[in-house]
Amino acid sequence: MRLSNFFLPVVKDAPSHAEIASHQLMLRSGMIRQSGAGIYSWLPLGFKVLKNIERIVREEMGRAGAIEMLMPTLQQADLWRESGRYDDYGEEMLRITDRSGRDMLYGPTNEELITEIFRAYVKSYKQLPLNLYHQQWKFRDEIRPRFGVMRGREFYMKDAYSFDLDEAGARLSYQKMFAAYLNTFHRLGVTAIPMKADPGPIGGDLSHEFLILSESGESAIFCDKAILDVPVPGLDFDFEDQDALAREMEKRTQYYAATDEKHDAEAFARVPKERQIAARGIEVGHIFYFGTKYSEPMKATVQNKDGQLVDIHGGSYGIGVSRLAGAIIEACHDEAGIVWPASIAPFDVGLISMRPKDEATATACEAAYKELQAAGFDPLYDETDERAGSKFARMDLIGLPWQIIIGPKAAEKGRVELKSRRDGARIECSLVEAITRMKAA
Ligand code: P5A
Repeated sequence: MRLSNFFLPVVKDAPSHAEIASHQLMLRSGMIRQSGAGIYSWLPLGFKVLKNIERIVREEMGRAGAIEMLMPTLQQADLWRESGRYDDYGEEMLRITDRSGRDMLYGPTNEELITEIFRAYVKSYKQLPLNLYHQQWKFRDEIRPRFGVMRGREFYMKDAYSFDLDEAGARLSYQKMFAAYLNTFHRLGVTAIPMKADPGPIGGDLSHEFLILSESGESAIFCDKAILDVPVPGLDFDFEDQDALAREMEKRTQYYAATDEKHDAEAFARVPKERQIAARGIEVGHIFYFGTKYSEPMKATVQNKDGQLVDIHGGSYGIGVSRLAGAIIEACHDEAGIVWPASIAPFDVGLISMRPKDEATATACEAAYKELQAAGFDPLYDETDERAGSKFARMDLIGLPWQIIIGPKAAEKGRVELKSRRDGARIECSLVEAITRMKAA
């Protein structure tokens, strides 16, 4: 993409209401624009990041055996009356009436809707287990939307729903999601710690939140540092291996880790002092096992082996996809701006022409632009006629993992300057060598 053909409305100063780094940086780098309290448009740069996060989430859900679909944002109130949550959900639910006077709502979550779909089609244990998910906008009329996309009112969530014949099967489904989440967050370039959590309005008795350690996090957390050293399952993990699934959970649950709602000061005191972490965290995922909480009132039953009708055991598994864009920036930035993990960066590399009006420079840059694309990279090519200082500052701000800088001197020698955004290291080399280094990283 040529910068002059792109829409990158970078602004100098973030508005004063943006309190935390990620919110400021998302506004300054032209990733998002607020359209109402807790409601945002995703501008081209932000949208690319959102789609990259969504893609990784999709790949890891697929690896764990979940099947993608899409449910609408608007739902019928009657379904929520069946589960009893229409009245329970309170003011966070955005209630809408259509022209025929029918009560509707903008979905804050989809347990009811997926249960209705399930019960319409699935009648036998032979069709189980089943895990269906989608990535879709949600609306929660939060009292205090803040920190930009971190606590929005409209936000993008991956929500998966598992259906099993009995509790043992449902716990296995839970463990699969647990392992998949570890791989997902790892691929997104962050460490998210699973912690015992309060199920809240979703319900159930088994629940873990996944939190990224961050000063700006809204949750107080307590954990044993040793949990950070447990390696993730890895992309070759066998999701059909039941022992391995149980082990992945045990490896972590053997260490103390809880949010303040579930904090047990006595148990935490038994963690060796030097390993105690009392900090703050951002919740980027939350998983629940809730048994028959929805299947019983909504009559989602299947026939078991003996021909009896039984209520299915369910779980639901959320990832805050739009929140992650902000949370990852909280974990990955410096004074100059964002430092994207390569896996979700909006472009792979920024190509900076130092003197577009100089013929040798322009020719070298055009050739480099084509070669980068041919090598499989998605470059952002800054061929604008601005001051070098502002070009560098903008490229640092938007945080692409690499920069390739070409000026008249380098162009003459057939060389480029390769800069790594993460550590700022710069080397002069040939374009071929720059490509080799970027591929090896
Ligand atoms: C699990 C999937 C649920 O809603 N039902 C379907 C369950 N869980 S949850 O914890 O309430 O939400 C899942 C994740 O969504 C993100 N999230 C938000 N992101 C931005 N703004 C919000 N207001 C918001 N509320 C929740 C979180 O990452 C949460 O873990």
